[in-house]
Amino acid sequence: MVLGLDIYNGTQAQLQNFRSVSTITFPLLLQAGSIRGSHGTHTLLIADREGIVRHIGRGASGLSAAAASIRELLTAQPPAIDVPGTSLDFGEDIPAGESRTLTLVVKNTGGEDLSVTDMESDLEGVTFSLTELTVAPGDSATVDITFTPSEGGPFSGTITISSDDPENSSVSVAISGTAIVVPVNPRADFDNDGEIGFSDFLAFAQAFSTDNPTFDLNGNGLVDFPDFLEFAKNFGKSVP
Ligand SMILES: [Ca+2]
Ligand SMILES: [Ca+2]
Repeated sequence: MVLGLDIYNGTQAQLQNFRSVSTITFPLLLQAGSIRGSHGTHTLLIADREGIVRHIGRGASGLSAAAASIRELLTAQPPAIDVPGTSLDFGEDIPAGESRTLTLVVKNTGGEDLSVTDMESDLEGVTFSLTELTVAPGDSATVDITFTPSEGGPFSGTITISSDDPENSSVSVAISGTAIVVPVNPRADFDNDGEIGFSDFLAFAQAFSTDNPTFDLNGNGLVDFPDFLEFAKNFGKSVP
């Protein structure tokens, strides 16, 4: 965090004194000020790893303040995970078999990189766009969470996020919602084989633009595009 310290025109004794006060032993330059005499009075500049100056002190009286600043910088601030919003609501109307995606934000409010090492859910049908990621200090990242309910009804579960945050190595987010079953239109099973499938599509295509009432699902007198949309909505389903 500190590349070097320049005690301007200091003496060996001052340097030793600074070392004993600050407990810092790595490169300290004695008489470094003679390299650039125009610097003037003693100046202590302490910059952090981003190059931001955290302390400017002048004169020997500034040594203890400088030491305190250095100690603060040397005290590692661990990563800290913050997941705003402790629950994800997928809504009350996900059609069973279809997917819905929500975004989860993961923040790092600590001072070191946060490593998310795993994301998992106890609810079947939940998938993640990422299960491992690194978030820089002060930064945030997003993870897409997709749920595909296999059947209708309410659902709930938990997402567990594991990270190297020493205080919150495991964070839980509740997920909930309700899946609905979209009723099948049995009329779309044109060949009555119990499945609304490709053979029905071929039959529909043959009848397109005619007035054949079997295929005119919305009853407007013509086998047209709205009928196709209705057919497509039912495609792949079984007729009970
Ligand atoms: Ca069929
Ligand atoms: Ca029609």
